[in-house]
Amino acid sequence: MTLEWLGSSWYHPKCPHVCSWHVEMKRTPLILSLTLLAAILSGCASRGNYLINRGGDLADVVQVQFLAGKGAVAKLEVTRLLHLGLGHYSDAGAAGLANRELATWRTSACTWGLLFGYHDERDTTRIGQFSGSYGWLFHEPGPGGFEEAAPLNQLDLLTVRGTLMLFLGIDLELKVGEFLDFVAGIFQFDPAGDDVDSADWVKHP
Ligand SMILES: [Ca+2]
Repeated sequence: MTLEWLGSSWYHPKCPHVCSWHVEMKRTPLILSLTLLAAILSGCASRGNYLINRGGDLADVVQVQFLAGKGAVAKLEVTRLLHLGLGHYSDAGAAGLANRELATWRTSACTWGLLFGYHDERDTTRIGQFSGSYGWLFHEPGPGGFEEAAPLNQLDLLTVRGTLMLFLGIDLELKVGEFLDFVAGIFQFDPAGDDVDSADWVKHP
């Protein structure tokens, strides 16, 4: 059957009403389907970002490195501000969970504290840094003060860290602030400022 397009509907002389209605009904669901598909795809992208960021936030809650090398450490930190213990290790082999990935690396650190203290992380390979250096400075020119490991994320200050090592050891961080960020993220808040848009990954891989 030959149909003629009249600008707003299809027409056929033998069944002008039926054919016009029939084709219009076919066109309408198609448009609705395309609109619905676009909405679903858009929703999937947003939901993908949401799930990726919630997973990333959850992975931030715990950091751990298993250490092997020359060194001994016994130390507890309750927040980044309060330190008790001391230790040192040099070019130790490490494996664990850091910066949202399972990896192996080498690292050195000198750490000490008696209420006030300092953790000096050095020469960490492959992952950039485990937690970085932070603590109280008294020897610098000027009034001294507290050096933050993550100045752009104040929630890092709420980290609780325990390290125990005698040639073999474990260094565990429970990031209370990142847990708060994870809970806030469920409601789409991002106090840690670490949520990302997967579209940016395409633009800036
Ligand atoms: Ca976040």
